[in-house]
Amino acid sequence: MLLTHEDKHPKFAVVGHPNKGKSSIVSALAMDDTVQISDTPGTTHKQRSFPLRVDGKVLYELIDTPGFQRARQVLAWLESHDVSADKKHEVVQAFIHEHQDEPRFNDEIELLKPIMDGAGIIYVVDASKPYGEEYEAEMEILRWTGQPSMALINHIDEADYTADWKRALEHYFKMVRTFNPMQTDVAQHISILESMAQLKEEWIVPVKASIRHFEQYQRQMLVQSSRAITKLIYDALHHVETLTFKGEDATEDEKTDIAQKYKEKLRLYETHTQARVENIWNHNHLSKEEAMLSFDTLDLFSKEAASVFGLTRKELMITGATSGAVTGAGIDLLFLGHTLFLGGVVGAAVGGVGAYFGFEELSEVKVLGKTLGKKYLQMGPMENRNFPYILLGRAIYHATTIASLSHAKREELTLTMDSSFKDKWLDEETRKTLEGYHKRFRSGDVVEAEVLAEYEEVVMGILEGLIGS
Ligand SMILES: Nc1nc2c(ncn2[C@@H]2O[C@H](COP(=O)(O)OP(=O)(O)O)[C@@H](O)[C@H]2O)c(=O)[nH]1
Ligand SMILES: [Mg+2]
Repeated sequence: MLLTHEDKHPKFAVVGHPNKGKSSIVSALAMDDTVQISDTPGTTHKQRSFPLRVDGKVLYELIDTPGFQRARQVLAWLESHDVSADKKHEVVQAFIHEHQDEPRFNDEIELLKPIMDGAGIIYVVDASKPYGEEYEAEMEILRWTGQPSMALINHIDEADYTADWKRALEHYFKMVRTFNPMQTDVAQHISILESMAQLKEEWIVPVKASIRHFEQYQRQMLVQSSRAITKLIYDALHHVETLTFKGEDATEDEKTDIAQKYKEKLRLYETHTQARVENIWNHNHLSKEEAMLSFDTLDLFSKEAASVFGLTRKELMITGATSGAVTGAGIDLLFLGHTLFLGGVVGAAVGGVGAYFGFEELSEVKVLGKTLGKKYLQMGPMENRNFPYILLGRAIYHATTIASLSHAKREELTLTMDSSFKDKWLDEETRKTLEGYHKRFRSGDVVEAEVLAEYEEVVMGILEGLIGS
């Protein structure tokens, strides 16, 4: 048999009573959204392994198992073979061997097999249900295997019997931890891995190595997300849409047509970036409330979006909007009442100024090439100064949501960004830094890779600040 590196990584079997969150914990720790999670108890009858693979290397492996069904009967069989502690493992082996073909013990055999093959034990309980003696047979059986074990306390509902559970679990497990598979964050994740390392002396080195790789992996996902977001902003601001036309002059329809295509392209850039970011964080089966560029009815190009994701009065003034097109008086008019970008007041009062910031007005449609025979319309690069902040804000919101989303979550994801989100990522200094880059991206000139790398650093800083790593 060929021995590969694959055999070296730490393995843990997640076991327990049916419907306690075993599969949810596997899903969260293996960062795998293909793990079957169900509120119908007893749907899993086969063990299934979920390795966390990074660049082809397995960091560790979690094994999802069926829940105990006939723990008392199994324990009675084991206890009928009274042996010294060093022989108990063999008795469990004998149990499996002898009941191999008996369907009634299928679930116990499936869950015991990986443990007997050397996997560590993670025993999962739900502390929102009272402790009861029926769990003791399960914990006894696990003790018979002689494998290192820890208990994880999950809370599926509100009620809390943690204190009772702790007292009982500490009797059977040297490590008892609480873990919420629905709200996993990096710190919680690493802390559980650290507990796993402590279970057995021989595991300290390999599990610690896995933790280091895991930390690098987290960073790598942040870097890749920052890169994807940088590409989005650059591509979107830089994009130029062209449309040839045959007539003497472009028709209104043709002008509408190119504006439509231009917006569609910007939407597409965002959709692709979201898919890429989801892929980076292993969320490949996500169902979102609005797949197409719409967070909770707020469309990227709606006026509401502008007021929610856009800039404050002060920010607008500093982005350079005041130079030229808008005077101080114009700005004041723009911010009449609280109708930032909203309603007819602005448009009526300041006319061109409103349009200057307005969201229909991303970029002017230019008629070009009249002298060359082949005439065409051109739209882009982006002229709207507010747009980059809206697009970036949305991308950052999306990325931070995805990065902190547990793989155990199965319900539809609703992306609802509230207006205060901007204050979390866009401070005065960041905005100043960004504005310089946005100006270059908007210029239509090709930007060198180093400049994009600098922008990526800024985005990375923002993401790190929000996610914390
Ligand atoms: N609210 C909440 N629900 C959970 C939690 N853990 C599991 N569940 C739900 O409980 C049900 C059973 O979870 P599952 O992981 O399939 O349990 P298993 O049978 O032990 O593998 C599913 O509907 C899960 O979504 C939790 O921590 N919080
Ligand atoms: Mg399950």
